[in-house]
Amino acid sequence: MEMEMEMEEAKPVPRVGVVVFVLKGKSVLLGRRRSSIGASTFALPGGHLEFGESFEECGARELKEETGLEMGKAEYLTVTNNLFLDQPKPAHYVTIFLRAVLEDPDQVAQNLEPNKCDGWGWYEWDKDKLPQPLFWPLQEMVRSGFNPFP
Ligand code: 8DG
Ligand code: MG
Repeated sequence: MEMEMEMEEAKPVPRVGVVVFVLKGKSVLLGRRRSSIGASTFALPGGHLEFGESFEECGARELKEETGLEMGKAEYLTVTNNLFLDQPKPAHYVTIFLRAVLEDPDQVAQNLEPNKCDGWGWYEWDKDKLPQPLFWPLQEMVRSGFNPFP
């Protein structure tokens, strides 16, 4: 029995990520990752869906944990299905993308998980103005012409 459980744990499974395009004016909130997947590339705030959460609840929780920001009105944008094979431990994420505004547009982003991120900044959504390098799933969206703004 124990043996079976150990084998079960070793078998990789897809996980669900929820990430948020926080929109302010023409800009989105990006931070340079320190996590193993996508280290030193610019990515959206977000994280893993926890048991029982709605996408909005997860997005708001992750945004708050990572930046201290209070998420305002949010809506579903799109989903991706990506493999991260260039990892010590290969990963597979189904990632839900939301867009949201801030509850208080004047609230300032804090870097609350400095072990996971170098800091947060607002960047205009323009392929020539976005910081480089972008986290590759995000780079792929930019390349495809995706626009998170309504
Ligand atoms: P947690 O343990 O705090 O719940 O999660 P986390 O440590 O903050 O997770 P994460 O890596 O930030 O996000 C989960 C996965 O979502 C990430 O490993 C891959 C996927 N993902 C994308 N695009 C993006 C993105 O732009 N930003 C973030 N943060 N994750 C993304 O496919
Ligand atoms: Mg995260």
